[in-house]
Amino acid sequence: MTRILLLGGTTEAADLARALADRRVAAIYSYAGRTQSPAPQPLPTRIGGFGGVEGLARYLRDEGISHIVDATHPFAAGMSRNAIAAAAATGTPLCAFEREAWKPGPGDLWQPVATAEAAAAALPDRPGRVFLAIGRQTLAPFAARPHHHYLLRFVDPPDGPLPLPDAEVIVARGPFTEEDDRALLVSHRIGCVVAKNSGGIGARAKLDAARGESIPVIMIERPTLPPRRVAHDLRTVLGFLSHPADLGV
Ligand code: 3Y8
Ligand code: NAP
Repeated sequence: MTRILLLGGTTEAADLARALADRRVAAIYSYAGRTQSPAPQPLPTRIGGFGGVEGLARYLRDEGISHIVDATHPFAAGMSRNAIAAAAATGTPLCAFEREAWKPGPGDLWQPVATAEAAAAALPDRPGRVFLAIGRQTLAPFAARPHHHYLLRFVDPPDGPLPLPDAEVIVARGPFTEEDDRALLVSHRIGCVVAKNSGGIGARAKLDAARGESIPVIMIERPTLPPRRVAHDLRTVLGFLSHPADLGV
């Protein structure tokens, strides 16, 4: 009996949810509950954590989940690690649906760094104007560099004081366009962009805009994850769901 747990929160997850709903496959879409009004999905949807690996393993058993598709964001490393562990503990086939990392092209002025802390350390010493387009959860390391003006982009308004003395917040939900992001960089006189190597299309606009304006990008590379099956396109994920053995599960 097929019943899929789709760990969501990305464009790819939304695409898969649509494909499963169109095929009337029994599946549950899962959000963490990070945002005030997550986009509705065409599947039954649950919102909130599972309670660590044990909570997720219990959920898999109680709900009779036959497959897990981890279509969370490449930086949702905690969820992905827990999913790998709970899948192993319960013998549930798991496949990640993950977009490829971005690679710099001609004209890109990218400096790769390993963490948000390294990104903060890589900012220039002289005061500048920085577009910190990495969301709300990893701002703390930049408090060590208070002399910059920061432009921040959040999905929801900040729910308290920011750890940065000179910051301006834009509340907007992607996907974004190159034209709008280029206008943003120019109007805010941005001299440097900090980004996560999220891949995909929804967060890519600022990179194309930065190239167009010859603005350097400090690129935070993805956390490494334990080995798991990974698909980079919808067809491969659907193949895993109909014939898990095809992926050696
Ligand atoms: C809660 C679900 C869809 C998915 C849309 C994608 C594209 C638009 C671009 C910038 C970068 C950032 C951020 C971003 C993008 C998509 C995708 C993507 C980046 C929503 C969503 C949830 C979240 C969580 C949120 C994080 C934050 C990160 C903003 C919904 C809209 C910066 C990642 O306030 C918070 O606590 C927000 C936290 C995790 C990163 C962070 O650390 O702050 N995403 N984003 C999901 C849940 O509850 O499970 O509200 O509808 C989803 C999307 N955000 O269905 O079309 O696929 O990546 N999301 C990054 O890539 O750097 C914005 O501003 O240029
Ligand atoms: P995270 O740090 O990897 O996960 C922390 C905890 O949040 C998990 O252990 C789990 O709690 C809960 N959680 C995370 N994703 C969940 C999901 N889809 N369903 C149920 N619980 C979930 O997660 P994150 O980086 O904050 O990302 C949270 C959500 O935002 C994910 O859906 C992700 O796809 C989406 N998102 C994140 C980013 C990003 O930059 N990180 C970007 C775009 C979208 P328990 O341990 O209690 O189970």
